[in-house]
Amino acid sequence: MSKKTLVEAAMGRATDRTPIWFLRQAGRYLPEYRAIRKDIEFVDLCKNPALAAEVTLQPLRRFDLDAAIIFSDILIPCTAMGQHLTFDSGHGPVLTHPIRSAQDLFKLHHPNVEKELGYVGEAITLTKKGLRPDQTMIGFAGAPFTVASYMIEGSGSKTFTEVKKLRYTQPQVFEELMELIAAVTSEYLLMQVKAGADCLMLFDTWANQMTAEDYRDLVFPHMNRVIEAVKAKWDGPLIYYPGQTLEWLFELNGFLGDVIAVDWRSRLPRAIALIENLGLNVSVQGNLDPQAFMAPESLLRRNVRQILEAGQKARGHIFNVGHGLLPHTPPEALLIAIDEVRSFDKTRGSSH
Ligand code: 1CP
Repeated sequence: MSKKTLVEAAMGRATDRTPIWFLRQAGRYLPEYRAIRKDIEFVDLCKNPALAAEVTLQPLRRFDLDAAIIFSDILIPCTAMGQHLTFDSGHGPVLTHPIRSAQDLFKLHHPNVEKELGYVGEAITLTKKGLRPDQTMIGFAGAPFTVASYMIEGSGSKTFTEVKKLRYTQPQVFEELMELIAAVTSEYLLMQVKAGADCLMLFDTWANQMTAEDYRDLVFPHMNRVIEAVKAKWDGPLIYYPGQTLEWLFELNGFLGDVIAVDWRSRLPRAIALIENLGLNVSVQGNLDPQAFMAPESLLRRNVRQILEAGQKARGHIFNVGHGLLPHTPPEALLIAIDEVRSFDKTRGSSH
């Protein structure tokens, strides 16, 4: 069986090319996505396995990519826990019944993930039929804190006031909510593995909103326990994205994942050096500025190459953007970035 390039790089093994994919590679910047989305709401699209698989495969038909990420959202599991989810156009997600008290928490439901979120598994199984054997199927979930922040606020937030209020005034409720989400998340990820995911990713976009101490004591342990529970039953790779990565986020003592996805604001060589100083045996993913696709071709190529050169110093490197692609991304610019990655591989021979 042919090896999966991304899985190999994630595990720190040699590959004959640098794996490349893009966060939010399926989405509004693609006209073929907009054509499907004009007739269906986002949440309904996520819950329809045939359409979700179709949308997941769209970028792979256009671009030479090493991975597909299942089309869904980190907030989909909240719908199985008893909150209703809508996406107001232009306003982002809205969740009903925000969790602000012990009573709110008590009303939440611990779902049977196979039954209540099985459509995500079905979409993964369908998508996989459209992949080459060397391409990787990525399943994902939000990390407990990032999901909790939406469940508590009931929407996106700039100040995270309700999250902080719960954390400071009802720490027990905050802790129990994190425990519940962590338990559901590990079951949800294992369900995706069973359906065919070859690699998993945990998104912790808002981890940077806590103090360094609270991240260490209240956020990181729940996230790491999700990885521990998954790894007890599966030996594939897991990528962790800690959002806008401040230095203290690299204090990942005892981190059990395999890859750190680096935000575009960080300098990749510095992130790699920090990881090494901490003695973490992990690969890195990232970290092109998603806005760099607007640059003239020569500048875009230079930015891509700088990241590739920095990546050489890591145990393994998966090329990606440092946050999701934006709706105004010109699809043709992705072809240039991919071409630069492939030509870099030709000049340097086999990786690592
Ligand atoms: O209108 C539309 O078509 C919906 C836009 C959209 C899409 C395409 C949303 C709304 N989510 C998604 C898909 C999505 N979300 C994926 C699919 C796989 C991919 O191609 O990458 C993934 C992995 C996510 C993860 C996600 N959702 C995160 C973590 C990563 C990140 O971007 O930081 C977060 C924070 C969300 C919440 C969310 N969903 C959608 C929006 C606009 C937001 C952010 C809202 C906010 O700012 O709070």
